[in-house]
Amino acid sequence: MSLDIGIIGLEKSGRTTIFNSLVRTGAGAGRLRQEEHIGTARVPDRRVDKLKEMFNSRKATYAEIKYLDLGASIKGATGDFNISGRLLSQLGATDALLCVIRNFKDESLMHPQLSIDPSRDIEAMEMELAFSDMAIIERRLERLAGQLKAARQSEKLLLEREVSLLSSLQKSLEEGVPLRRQKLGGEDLKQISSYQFLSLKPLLTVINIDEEQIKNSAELEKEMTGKFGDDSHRIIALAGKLEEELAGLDKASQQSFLSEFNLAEPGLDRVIRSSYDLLGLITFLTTGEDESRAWPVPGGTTAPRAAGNIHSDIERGFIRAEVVTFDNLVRLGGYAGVRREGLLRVEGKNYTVQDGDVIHFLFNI
Ligand SMILES: Nc1nc2c(ncn2[C@@H]2O[C@H](COP(=O)(O)OP(=O)(O)OP(=O)(O)O)[C@@H](O)[C@H]2O)c(=O)[nH]1
Ligand SMILES: [Mg+2]
Repeated sequence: MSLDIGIIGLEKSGRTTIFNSLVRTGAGAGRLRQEEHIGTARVPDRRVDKLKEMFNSRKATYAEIKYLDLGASIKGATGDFNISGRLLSQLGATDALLCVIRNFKDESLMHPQLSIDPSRDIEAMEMELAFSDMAIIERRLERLAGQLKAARQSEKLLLEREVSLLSSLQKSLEEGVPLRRQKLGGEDLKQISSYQFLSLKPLLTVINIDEEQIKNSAELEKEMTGKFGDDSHRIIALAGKLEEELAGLDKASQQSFLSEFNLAEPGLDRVIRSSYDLLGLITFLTTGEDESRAWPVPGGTTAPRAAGNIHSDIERGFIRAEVVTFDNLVRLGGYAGVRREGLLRVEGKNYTVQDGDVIHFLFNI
C-alpha cells in the first residue's frame, strides 16, 4: 500500500528541515532531482514493540509513510506562480499534502511576505490549492462546451452531468470552500477522480515554530484549528529545527532532551501519526517468531482484503481469520490465556478489520 504525502509551503518555511527529521527513522531518503527529496518515515507503534518482546520475534516492522519534498515553493496567491506541469502531476499523485507554515523568527532569513503571520500564510496556501483546482475546472468546462455542441443525444446526458458537477464545485471554490470540505458522494468523487484536484486532498498543516514558542504551542494549535481546521485539515505546531536535532540523537539523549522541553514525545511522532489518521488508516497486527508487524489498511477493510496486503495468495485462499484484540492478548499474557477466556474470535470473509486486531489468517492454495 503506498501512502504518499507531498510537502508544500512557501520558500524557506522549513520544508526540507522537517522532511529530513521525518525520514530519519525510516528507510532513508534519496533524491529525485536537485532539491527534490523522497523518503520514508516509520509510523511509531508501541504495540509492535510489545508483540516483538512477547513473542520473541526476530524483527519488528512498522507501517511507513512516504514523504516528498518537491523543492518548488508555492508562492502564495499573490505571487505570479501557478502550480502546474511537473509539480502539479507530482502533487496530484499523492494521497495527502503536508503544508509547512513558517512561524519561527530569523532576522537573517527574509520571509517572502516580509513578516511572520501564520493565518495569512495558511489562507494563502488554501487559496493556492483552490486556484489550481479552479484552473483545471475552467479548462475542462471549456472543452466540455465544445464537446457538447458536437455530441450525439445519447452522450449529452453524461456530459451535462459533468458540466453541472464541475460548475457547482467551481462555485463552492469561489466561495472559499476547498473540495475536501464539500460533501461529495461516491458517484461524484468517482467522476472527478482522474483530475488532479489538490484542495480535495486531506491536508496537514505544520506550523514551524521556535523553541521559545513550544510552551504556547498547544494554544497556537487550538487557535489555528478553530480558524482553519477540521477532520480533513489537521493543524500541528512543531519546532522544526529542534526536531531535526532531536531526530539525530540516540534514544537516551532524546529522552533527556524531551524532558528538558517538557515534551511527552517527539513532535514528529505526532506529525507522522496525524498523517496516518488523516489518510483514514487503521492498523492490524501480525506476530510470530519471524516478525511482529503493523499493517496499514483503510478503515472498513474486510478480512480477506486485509490478508491481501500480506500476500495475494492469502486473500485468494482465505478460509478464516483468528482475531484477538491487542489489549486482550497483552492482558492475558499470550494465546493460551486468550483461548482459556474464549477471546480468540474466528471471523469469516465478511469481517471488518478493527484497529488493534492481532490476526492470524488461515488459508489454502
Ligand atoms: N530558527 C529556526 N530556523 C529554522 C527552522 N526551520 C528551518 N529553519 C531554517 O530556515 C532555513 C530554511 O529551512 P529549509 O528547511 O531549507 O526550508 P525550505 O522550505 O526547504 O527552503 P527552500 O527549499 O530553500 O525554499 C534554514 O536555514 C533552516 O535552518 C526553525 O524551526 N527555527
Ligand atoms: Mg527545501
